[in-house]
Amino acid sequence: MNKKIDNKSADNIRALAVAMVEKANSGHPGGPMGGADFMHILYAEFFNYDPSDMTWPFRDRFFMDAGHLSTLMYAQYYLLGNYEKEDLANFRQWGSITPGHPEVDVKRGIENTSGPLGQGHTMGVGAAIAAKFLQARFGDWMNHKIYGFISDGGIQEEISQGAGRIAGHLGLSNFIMFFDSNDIQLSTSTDEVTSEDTAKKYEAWGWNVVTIDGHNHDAIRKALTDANNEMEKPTLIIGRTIMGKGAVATDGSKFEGHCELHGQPIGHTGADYEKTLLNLGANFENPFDIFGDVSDFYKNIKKEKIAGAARQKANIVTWRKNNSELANKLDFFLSGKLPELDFSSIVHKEGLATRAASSAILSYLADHVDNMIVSSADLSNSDKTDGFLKKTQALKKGDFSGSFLQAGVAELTMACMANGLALHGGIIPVVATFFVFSDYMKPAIRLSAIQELPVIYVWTHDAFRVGEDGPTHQPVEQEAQLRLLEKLRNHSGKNSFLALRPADSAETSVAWKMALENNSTPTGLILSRQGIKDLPASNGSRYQEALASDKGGYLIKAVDNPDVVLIANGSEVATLLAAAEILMSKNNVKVNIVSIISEGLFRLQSKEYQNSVIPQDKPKFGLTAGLPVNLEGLVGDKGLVFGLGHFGYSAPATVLDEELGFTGEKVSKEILEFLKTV
Ligand SMILES: Cc1ncc(C[n+]2csc(CCOP(=O)(O)OP(=O)(O)O)c2C)c(N)n1
Repeated sequence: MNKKIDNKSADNIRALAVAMVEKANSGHPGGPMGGADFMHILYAEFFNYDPSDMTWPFRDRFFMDAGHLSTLMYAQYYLLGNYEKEDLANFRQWGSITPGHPEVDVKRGIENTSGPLGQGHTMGVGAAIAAKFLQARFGDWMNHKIYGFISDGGIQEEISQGAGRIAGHLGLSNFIMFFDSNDIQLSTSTDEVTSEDTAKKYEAWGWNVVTIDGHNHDAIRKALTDANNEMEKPTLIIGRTIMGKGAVATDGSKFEGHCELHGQPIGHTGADYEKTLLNLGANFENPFDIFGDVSDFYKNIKKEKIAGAARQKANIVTWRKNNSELANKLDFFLSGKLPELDFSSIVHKEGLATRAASSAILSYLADHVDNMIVSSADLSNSDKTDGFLKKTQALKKGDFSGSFLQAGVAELTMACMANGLALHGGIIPVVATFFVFSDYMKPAIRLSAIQELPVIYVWTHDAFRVGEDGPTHQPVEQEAQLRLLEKLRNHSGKNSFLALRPADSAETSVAWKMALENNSTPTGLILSRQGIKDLPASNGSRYQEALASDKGGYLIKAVDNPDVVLIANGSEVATLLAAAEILMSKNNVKVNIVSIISEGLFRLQSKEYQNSVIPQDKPKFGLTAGLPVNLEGLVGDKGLVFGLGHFGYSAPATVLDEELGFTGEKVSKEILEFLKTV
């Protein structure tokens, strides 16, 4: 322990953060200046990883909640050699690897994308669950820690209630979170918006809580040592820190603890940029330099980390020798691969709701996929994830041998934890609730999409046929929202989301297959509450025909030279079939019927294929229980979509079908009217 070098290192981090923001002329200097002491002690003395093997699966993880403090991470990992000087000088610039808010980049130590406050630490809770799940299966040698870093904003975000409750309830002793408590937020001081006792709040959730001076290195050490020894509870280290610690004004007097230091270059505040750098011991001419002795100190730390990891790796090699079967299983989990699965072997009863078909599939998966964690926000018997739950048990404090996560009524927390499970690796996360409550999950869905995480969302009760539950429970615009994400490309150039609304049991099996095989983006399965008549198979096996769903859409029924092409997805495909029977028998109208399980995926197919399914030169009619915009792009300018342009109403589902016009007979009339106009 060398107080001098510790202080210098923390000051170096502060100076780098200040310089990055000043150069970019944008960013947040005050928070990193306050959090630098904790970061330095954590990384110098506690954080275990292998700098020569950044993706080592058994490394400790650091989950940043306060994404606006990205400079704190870049500065810290710059000292450790993961960034170059130019990277820091290019903070927030086009093409740089140091974006304004951190974006997942494991090879440089960035475990998660953060920016929307509250989600970062909740992903950390998910990662801690993943680590406990794996530890329960492979042994206590796997004892890496998940560290979180949260600020006042994250503490105030509602999602922290879910994350705090679940981490305490499950006894996530491997989760250690530092709260940078500086009493300052973006536009006010915290006392203007809260008078809660945060320590008591976390204690009530079952956390171990300690409050320290966040600039006192010995206090940080002791808190981290105790947290690492804690076996029962997650730990919250409330570090009382000073916003802008080390900032000085032109006359050299302290300029700390001011709101204005939160989110702008300090030269734009009452502080003086040059004087502040000097005060921190930095070279004003070369503000991105690492101080000489700090550089030596960190080079040594890096060596020690590599040596520590090598020792741990040697122990793991011994474990592998003695447990070869388990070791193979662990490798398989971590590979992200799927076991051999035969979805065609899953036999569905006739006319099932797609949520019920999903239940049977989940039951099959429970028997065949050992590293799935399925979660429901207190709806497992309605969203039918109970098909999985019946084969396993819920995760419990001290017992992570099960594979089901009872999230409680907390959809956003659940989805965000699923992102953390995926980020940790080794786990296939599935989360379920009613489709209408996907609204509660949207911010996490967006982060799944940005981070390209293969989270599987199961949304049941997909339309107004929730009936008696009334308009609050009837999704209308939700599918359109998801389809927008299908149109939005991720940084790998792919559709950022795959939304699948299967038309019957066979398509549900195929949709699950597609979801599990899609490991580059999140997937949503949108499933019906009500039974659906199975679609007919023209050549024997309906499952085999439904496999064409992997093109996003295909012909369910085809005739030569049709008068009209009917387009839908989900349960409306069966309604179109009912309408088509009437049209053919009573009106001698010839139709083709198309099931478009995902427009986003369909649009990726060749123009020839798209045209073979939906020909340009034929009249096109779409049917959707959601907003007409769901199908407008598919029917084209001259086509017509019959959909719902308003909220639902409270009534039994069959009454709503009649009143809103979603019966075969009513739809056949709409089609006839449409054909009169073409
Ligand atoms: C969900 C969300 N809402 C709003 C913001 C904008 N914002 C960024 S930082 C911040 C508050 C910052 O206060 P604090 O968390 O205490 O950070 P500090 O001031 O200590 O840097 C806000 C409102 C955000 N990033 N995420």
